[in-house]
Amino acid sequence: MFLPILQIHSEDIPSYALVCGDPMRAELISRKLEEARELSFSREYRTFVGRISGVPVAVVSHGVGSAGAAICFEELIRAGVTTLIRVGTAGSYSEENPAGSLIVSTAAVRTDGLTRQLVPDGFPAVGDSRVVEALYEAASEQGGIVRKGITVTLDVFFQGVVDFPHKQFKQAGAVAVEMEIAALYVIASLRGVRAGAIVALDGYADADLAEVYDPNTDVVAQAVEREIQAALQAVVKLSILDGNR
Ligand code: R1X
Repeated sequence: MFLPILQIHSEDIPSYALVCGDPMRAELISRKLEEARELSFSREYRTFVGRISGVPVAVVSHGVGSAGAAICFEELIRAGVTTLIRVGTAGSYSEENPAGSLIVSTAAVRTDGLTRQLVPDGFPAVGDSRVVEALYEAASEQGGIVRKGITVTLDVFFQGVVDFPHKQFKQAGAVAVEMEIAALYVIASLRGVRAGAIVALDGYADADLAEVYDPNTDVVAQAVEREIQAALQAVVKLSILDGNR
């Protein structure tokens, strides 16, 4: 089957996929694979395939925001992907988790517009427990601050005149905010596949803590490196649990 937006053939796509927003990060991840090859680069969607410790894996960029990312997730699932892991960045809600920390998202608050058009209000966006555990275990092996927790998915990046309720989400226990995980978790549930997500914190989302936003620091780059290693090792761990090797 040909997937027209990612511009890939399902025959070329393995069952495990890492997804990330940035096409350059997809390339960075692909450099860590055995026999890596680029299959396509169309709009924000860049697709590589290769192997990690012999396990076939795809690496695909989904761009910024739930609506565009959803197209990527849906086409990958149509291509036969059954395990999706987002390797992303997010803003922190707490000084306990400064830039450079890693968060494994157990569930996502659905403040995006996309999932409202897919499922009713109140339907949860939840990560698959096996994928979440594999990510947390693999991330903990990388060192640094690693936490599991609820993340918030929103659409707005630059604030308008409406106050986004960051404080309330923080008080309710959310640890970080980003723009795609709710879409990933809801689509995984709708289509009967499993998904998990790990994010590197690149600054503070809470206005009281926020300084000048600069995600282009060595601390963030090192955290991204650790989350990539964690996601790849999570694939290896899951493939062993799945009895694939
Ligand atoms: O998920 C968020 C979005 O894809 C985090 O980083 C991007 C915006 O900088």
